[in-house]
Amino acid sequence: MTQTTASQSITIALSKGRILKETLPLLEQANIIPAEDIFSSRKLIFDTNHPHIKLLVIRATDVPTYVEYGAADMGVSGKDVLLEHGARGLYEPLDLNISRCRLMTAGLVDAKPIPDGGRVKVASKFVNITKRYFASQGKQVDIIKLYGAMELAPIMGLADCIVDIVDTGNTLKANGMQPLELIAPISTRLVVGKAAMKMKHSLIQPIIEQLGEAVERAK
Ligand code: PRT
Ligand code: MG
Repeated sequence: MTQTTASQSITIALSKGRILKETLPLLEQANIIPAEDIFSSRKLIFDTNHPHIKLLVIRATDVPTYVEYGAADMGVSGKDVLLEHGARGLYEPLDLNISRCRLMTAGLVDAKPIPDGGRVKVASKFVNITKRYFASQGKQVDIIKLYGAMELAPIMGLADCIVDIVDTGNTLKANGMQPLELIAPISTRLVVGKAAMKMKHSLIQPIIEQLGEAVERAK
């Protein structure tokens, strides 16, 4: 029996949730196929049709951390998550062109103006992105970290505006809000750890190429 050692094997960390549904068809196009149905399993680690490739299925926000520390060699992550994380120690060789959306500021349609000298309160789960964005505008704001349902914050008077992901805009509209400023267009990216890229280049390069071809075919 042949043994697969860590240096000969590749672990790809996938973001669960909405990104996963669009990632699996791309992986399949690149001939990387999970050995069992990911959606009906409670496992976190999956074998594939390649003895040397394993898939991790983890919380989207944890993907850059696994890749940064080399606990996974590659990952699939939203650009929003990468911007918030800082993407230290990561290469971003491929835009997978899936789960497209926009990072935006948004406020109530009938928002009251902020009094002169008053500090704007911004609610978001993207604390670092929010800080950087307003700093780049020369604005000092108070940032309120939330973990979900950002739209509720302005309605309840917790914040003046939010920084969140917008796709169709329906969620904002349903809550009496409107998109204001575009911070960044977002799509899902393939990331590779810098150490892995160096040490496992011969295994990683074909995966990048095949995924790149799958992305082109999907266009
Ligand atoms: O749910 P959990 O906290 O575990 O993680 P998560 O919310 O980060 O995961 P998940 O599965 O929701 O996937 C999030 C990733 O998908 C993001 O990091 C983006 O890269 C990408 N993505 C693409 C989106 C959307 N489109 C999207 N529409 N993520 C979230 N939304 C939400 C948004 O937060 C808002 O509540 O959808 C709502 C807005 O949609 P519209 O169409 O009403 O504008
Ligand atoms: Mg979610």
